Amino acid sequence: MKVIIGVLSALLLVVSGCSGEERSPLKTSIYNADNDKIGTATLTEQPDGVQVKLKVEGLEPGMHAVHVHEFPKCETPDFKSAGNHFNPLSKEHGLMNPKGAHVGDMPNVEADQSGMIDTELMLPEAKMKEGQKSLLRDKGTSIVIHSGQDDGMTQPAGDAGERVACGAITLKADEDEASDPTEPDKKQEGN
Ligand SMILES: [Cu+2]
Repeated sequence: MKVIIGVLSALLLVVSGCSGEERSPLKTSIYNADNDKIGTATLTEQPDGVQVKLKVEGLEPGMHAVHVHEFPKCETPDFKSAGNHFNPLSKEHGLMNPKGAHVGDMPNVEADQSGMIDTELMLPEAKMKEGQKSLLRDKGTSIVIHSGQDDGMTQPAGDAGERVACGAITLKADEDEASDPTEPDKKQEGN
């Protein structure tokens, strides 16, 4: 039985890997500055944009900015490697800015008293499929959570404080999710 399941899931990987359309939904892992996994973001393309389901724990209670940043690189401890906000339309920053906003701008999220976030956001202008506004354009992008909140106006990034968590948005993000440490996967050793 295990063999059959293995063959079936291998086939499924091949099929989804080749079609180019299996980009949504895409689940990415989010890491803190110690490189510990603290949550996930699930990205789903919908008619009115890309829905972001965010489930994260271990944050400071209170309001936090969250944005899509331009590079799929989450290097600890400061996540500067993620670059600036994802801004393919070259607008100014800020959901409250008449000259905004970046495609990667999102409303602030609130961590509860236990430091948990479980919420849904929308990126109304983003796509998952190919194109200028695709979160998977080039090699991808990233989702970054900040220590403070975004004021919706200050350039270039809303005065949101340090970057405290980061998840790379790439076509390989789902594979990361599958590599559970309790189930060693020989394929991972080649990386
Ligand atoms: Cu940011």
